[in-house]
Amino acid sequence: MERTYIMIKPDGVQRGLIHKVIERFEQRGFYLKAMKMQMVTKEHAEKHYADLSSKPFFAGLVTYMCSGPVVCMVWEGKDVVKTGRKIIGATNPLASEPGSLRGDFCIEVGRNVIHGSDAVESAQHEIGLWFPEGVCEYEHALQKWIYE
Ligand code: IDP
Ligand code: MG
Repeated sequence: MERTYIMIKPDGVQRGLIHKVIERFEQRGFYLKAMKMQMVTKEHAEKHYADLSSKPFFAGLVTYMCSGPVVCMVWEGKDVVKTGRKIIGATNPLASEPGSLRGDFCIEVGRNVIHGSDAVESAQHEIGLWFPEGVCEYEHALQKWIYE
């Protein structure tokens, strides 16, 4: 089963949107495999967004990510990386469809509430980066009611 790394950014936490994010993934049928709240160090934020280090907004992005606690999660399920990106919406919230998290809860690209891995390989990398301790392995009671 595929896994993705989902993170509620500092604005999402401060604005009381943690439950909204969990609700969208949980109600769809995805399984929560790990979750924690933490402050992010500059070094860790820079590692997470290393591929964007040459962008003009990089320094601001790192400051944003370190401005308050984030909620880190691993979600599991069929095609969860791609479907998770759909649940989240486009990078720029003004281009996000209503019904997506960014389309419903934010306006600016630099305050876009949530992160989601963009590919299976980056998800594996990000899960390792944020959960070196591993995730919670357990049996899912609803498996046969969600998957045929
Ligand atoms: P994604 O979060 O939809 O995968 P990325 O292109 O990977 O988008 O960018 C990572 C994050 O960097 C975005 O979620 C957003 O917070 C921030 N970002 C991207 N483009 C801009 C920009 O043009 N100005 C300010 N922040 C940006
Ligand atoms: Mg990205």
